[in-house]
Amino acid sequence: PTVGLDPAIDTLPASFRWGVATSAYQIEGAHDEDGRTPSIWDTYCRTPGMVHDGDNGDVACDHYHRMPEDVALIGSLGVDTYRFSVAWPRVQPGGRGPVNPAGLAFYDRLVDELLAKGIDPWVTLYHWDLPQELEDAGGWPARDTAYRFADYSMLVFDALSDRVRDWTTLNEPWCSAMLGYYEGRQAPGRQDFGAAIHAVHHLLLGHGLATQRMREAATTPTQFGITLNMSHSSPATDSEADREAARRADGLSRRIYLDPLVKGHYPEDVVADLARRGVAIPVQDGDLEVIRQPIDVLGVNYYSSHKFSGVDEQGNAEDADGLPVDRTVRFGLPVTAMDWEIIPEGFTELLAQIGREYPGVPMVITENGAAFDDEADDTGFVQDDDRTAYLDSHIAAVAKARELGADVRGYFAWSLMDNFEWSYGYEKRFGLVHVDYATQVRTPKSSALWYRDTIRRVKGG
Ligand code: PNW
Repeated sequence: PTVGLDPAIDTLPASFRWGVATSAYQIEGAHDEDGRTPSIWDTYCRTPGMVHDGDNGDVACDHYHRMPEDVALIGSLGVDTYRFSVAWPRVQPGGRGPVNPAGLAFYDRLVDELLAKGIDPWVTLYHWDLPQELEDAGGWPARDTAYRFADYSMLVFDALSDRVRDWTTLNEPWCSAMLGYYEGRQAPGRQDFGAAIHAVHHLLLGHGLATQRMREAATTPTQFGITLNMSHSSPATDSEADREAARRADGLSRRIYLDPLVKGHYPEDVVADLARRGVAIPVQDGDLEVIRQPIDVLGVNYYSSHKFSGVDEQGNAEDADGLPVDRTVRFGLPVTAMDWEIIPEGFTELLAQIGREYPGVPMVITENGAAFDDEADDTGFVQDDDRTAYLDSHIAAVAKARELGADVRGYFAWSLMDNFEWSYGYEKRFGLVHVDYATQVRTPKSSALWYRDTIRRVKGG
């Protein structure tokens, strides 16, 4: 091979966990089968102009009907873990009330199929598909949604915890809150900063309530956690304004989650930054104790890193509203098809930083990967050396962070296969496996074969 040779990878221990990840709405399809009700993503996709080419998840990878074949594919990659998410509107249509046995049965079969192939199931309870009826009742900015999430989590936990050990409550609350309720680039597409900050708190509260109840109910060994998407934030220059901008960005993207989860309070500087924007976090008595549940494993999703400047191109430190300028500045490095800069060093720095600031919290990389402009040949095969190089340098970055003291115990590639990439539709491909959407034929790319061989080598097989 001409790519994929970073020797740091060989310092990973044989016990290191290797996986691939997906999420329900991105792969399942079968949007109206067996009692599933619409989620905010079904609605968002049907809103003109929101998703590239008007794509939606009605069919996606048709995984709902091809699950055994897909589990066999996962097995062929030699991973020990498969991270998937459960669709709330399948299991509890409308977001409240009794369980829907037909919807739950799918996950029951999936777990059995995985275990039969010797693959550990890793469940994410919420990967962005909020039942539309709960959004109509206020969505995540409404406190009640946190309680609804805990009820729903218990339905899934009661059904699967006899066979599933690893539980992640939420995938990337930053995306749910900031992209969904502030920037409007994801469902439900609202643009209200105050609502987004309320969503942050209620997502965290939902995580705490669900974790508390699941841990209490557990009768077998279980591991609970949450997955955050994070990047390493640094100042563009050593100026005071740029260092402040990096501090603010890091506060609102990383510490506003990790501090309450691990330390039991919101960061003071973030609370002050929010006050300056006229927004308060809606904390009620007892909330912070609920949010601070022991974290058995913190899921880290990493794609890129960012440099910040506190002045605009004209040198002004304040915008038209009198608020401080937060501007991202390019490193000038190569980018993926998402236009995200490729910065494995930021991954090492981020993991080492978390290890220093939040000691005693084990981590697993629950997502890392890249979209590239794949070219499939006549047989559907993709020679994706760019993706292999990305995986190689980022897995090596994890190994380097471990040498610096970060307690990282596993790595899951995003994603098992090409799938519905949210507002980018099917145009962006993150898969290790190519999907021909016209025929639903799956073909492992060269990166999948490299990943399989790398896992085999590290495990000493
Ligand atoms: C993650 N950002 O989303 C999600 O967990 C996946 O479902 C998704 O397919 C994957 O990354 C690739 O996009 C993100 O703007 C979306 O920084 C946006 C950002 C980060 C992660």
